[in-house]
Amino acid sequence: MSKLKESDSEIYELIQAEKHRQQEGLEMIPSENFTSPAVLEALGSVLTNKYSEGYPGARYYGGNEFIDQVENLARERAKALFQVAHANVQPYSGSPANLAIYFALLNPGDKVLGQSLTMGGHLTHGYKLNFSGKFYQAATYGVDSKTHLLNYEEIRKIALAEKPKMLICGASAYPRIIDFQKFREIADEVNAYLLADISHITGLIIAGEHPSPVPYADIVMTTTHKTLRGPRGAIILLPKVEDRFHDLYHPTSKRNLAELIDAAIIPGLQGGPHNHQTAAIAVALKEADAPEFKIYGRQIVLNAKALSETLSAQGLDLITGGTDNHLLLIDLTNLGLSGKQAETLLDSVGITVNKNLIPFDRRKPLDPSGIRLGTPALTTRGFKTDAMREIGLLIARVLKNPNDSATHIEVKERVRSLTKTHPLFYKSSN
Ligand code: DSN
Repeated sequence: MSKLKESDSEIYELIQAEKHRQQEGLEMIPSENFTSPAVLEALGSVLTNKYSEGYPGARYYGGNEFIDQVENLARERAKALFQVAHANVQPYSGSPANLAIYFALLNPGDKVLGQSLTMGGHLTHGYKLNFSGKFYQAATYGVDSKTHLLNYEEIRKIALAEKPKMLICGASAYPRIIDFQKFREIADEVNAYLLADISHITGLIIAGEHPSPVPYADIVMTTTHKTLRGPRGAIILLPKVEDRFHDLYHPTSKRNLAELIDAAIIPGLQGGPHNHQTAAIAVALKEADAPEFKIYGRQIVLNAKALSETLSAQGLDLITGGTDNHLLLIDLTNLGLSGKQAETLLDSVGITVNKNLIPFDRRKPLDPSGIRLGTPALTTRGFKTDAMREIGLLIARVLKNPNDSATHIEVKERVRSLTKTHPLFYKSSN
């Protein structure tokens, strides 16, 4: 980064500081990961200079012969990897991708049914202050009050009562397997589109560690920067292009589902695609298609299970009692700590987690009762189950001794040495 250092030392220094923070800490926010140097190179390339509104072969700007090839590669790799009929790789990120899906399939005021934000869902699945709750009628489902698992019979009852035009499954803070087939059955009963937002678990699906929604959903959306380990961005995947509800919901339109989605992205919502981002997504998709990625996905889950066993054995209260995927949700009430306090405490020893609402939380989102942690980023750094068990013990020590600065100093030193033995891909001179 010698040019940046020369021309803007302030930004250069901040990037170095952030890189140092990433290298010297244990990153355990389940939605974060470390891209490969190849992804970063594509992201920092001259492709950022180009306008290319439209799609390959049909652009509103000249000079797109190479950009077209980049986007086609990204689309074809996405289609092959997820085994779908159509892929749109242009969404700037997950929220715009979901907005485009609403825009393609619904009219303002139509009803959607999604997992409540307060019970592990996402803002764009119908939260009242989000576009999805403001421009659409949003009904929500939660988790079972005792088990904290999705209760499909209860979701079915809500769907029958609410009759949504789109049912949304997928979560940001749910540690168990999602049964996409059951969601399909519910959607069919009420003639709703089924949107599966697999942003969190997409890498696990590719690796065969979580069932795929592709046989069941009408539309699948994934961000590209979580377990997929690419740049920030999103992809909309269509298992089939024929719209089985075409006649029902779009009686005057001649367009199939793929055309509706593509038109919703541009001209509906976005302008020029971020071509550097598209190229970096293509690189990440190629990496995810390699055999090592399956090993990576398997290790994410093994690591999460090892972590959850250790934390449970230490007396921490895990929502649903454990995990099937990459993340854990912990209720801190029995430790007398809030999520915010725990996040700050762990941050002080170099372990980054995020405070999170737990199901039926009595506290507020900015200072909830829980924390959420995950293993995708540490697994990228090569951490295996033994190290995860040790990290679990370190986390428990800090949370059980919130005022013991000697313990904190010891843990911080151990965190530092663990990061040294599990280096990031890039060196500090990069
Ligand atoms: N913000 C993401 C997460 O952290 O889960 C969801 O979009």
